[in-house]
Amino acid sequence: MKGIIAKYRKYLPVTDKTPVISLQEGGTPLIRVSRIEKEFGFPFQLYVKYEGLNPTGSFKDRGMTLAISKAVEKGCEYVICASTGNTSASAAAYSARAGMKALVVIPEGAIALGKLSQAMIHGAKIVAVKGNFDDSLKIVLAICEKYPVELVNSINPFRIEGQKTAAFEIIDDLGRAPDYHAIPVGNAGNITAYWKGYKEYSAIRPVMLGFQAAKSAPIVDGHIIKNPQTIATAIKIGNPASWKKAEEARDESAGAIDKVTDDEIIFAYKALAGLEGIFCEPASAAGIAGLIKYNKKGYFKNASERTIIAATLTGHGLKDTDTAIKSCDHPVVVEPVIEEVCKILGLE
Ligand code: AN7
Repeated sequence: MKGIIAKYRKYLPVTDKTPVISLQEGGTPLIRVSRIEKEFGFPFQLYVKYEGLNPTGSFKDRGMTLAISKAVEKGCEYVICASTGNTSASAAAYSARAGMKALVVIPEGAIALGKLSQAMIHGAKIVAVKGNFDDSLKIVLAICEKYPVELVNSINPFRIEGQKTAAFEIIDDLGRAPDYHAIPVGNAGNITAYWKGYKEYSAIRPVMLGFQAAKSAPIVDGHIIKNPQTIATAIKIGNPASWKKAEEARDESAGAIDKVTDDEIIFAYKALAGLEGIFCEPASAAGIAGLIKYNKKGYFKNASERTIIAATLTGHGLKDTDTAIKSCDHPVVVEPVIEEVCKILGLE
């Protein structure tokens, strides 16, 4: 079955009257990353849920198929979101497919260009504000009070309902729930969704480990961050919408929400690409960066080769090619002569 509504219909708030707007999202691979395990001396099995392989290149599509389907069912003409990029890309694509108009408010200059290009090409109406994501969301919420537009940020409960299906798929693939689940945290919708999914689908549940970027870590620091900073623009958020729900997921699962530096994020990002052939966007690597950090400090000392950890890679690396190019050596330019090319390639 294609698409998360078709696949998990009985777990989702849809009826025969709900028009299903789908791009066949979900069904993403769960990949064992043995070379990462070996490189970092992980005592456990690590599987990554590669959400970059969704139709618009991020996990947002799972929630968007349901949010847009329900908006169409309700007869809405307009949906609106604030975004660090991926939500707007997904909202724009699913709105196009539904024949609706997507309105998008983004922080100026803080969106990876792959994401902006998606929102633009799918025909969203986009406004960039001279402020950050939190300013953008505040404006969007105020607009929703005043105008008949449907909010498709993760405050919309249908977003969470759709996104919980990623936990279902992990259990279906492994034959059981993992022992731990590592995940990046921005607005905290996804950690909320996974925890809901695990609870609904399995009596045995993982310990949830959420990771924020060090200078955008309001949940860890215990207060709103006025001017959040991080290279991982997707999670550059100072006042997460699902703050309380994320803390519930952490506490109910006896887990943790912690932070990782930009250097740790880029290190994990490059390790996934270089050791496993898996290209995710920087924010996506926060979960792996967190596992490396926690393993070093002895958090997994009781784990064995039977321990299973799942980590969500939330978005595709091609969303943000600037960061990839900036974090690698650039190609050497030579004359088109075989000797010169071979010299650079090390084929002497
Ligand atoms: C790749 O698109 O908030 O904790 O507006 O794009 O559920 O917010 C994106 C978030 C992680 C964090 N990884 O998830 C947006 C937006 C990627 C993301 C997150 C986002 P949440």
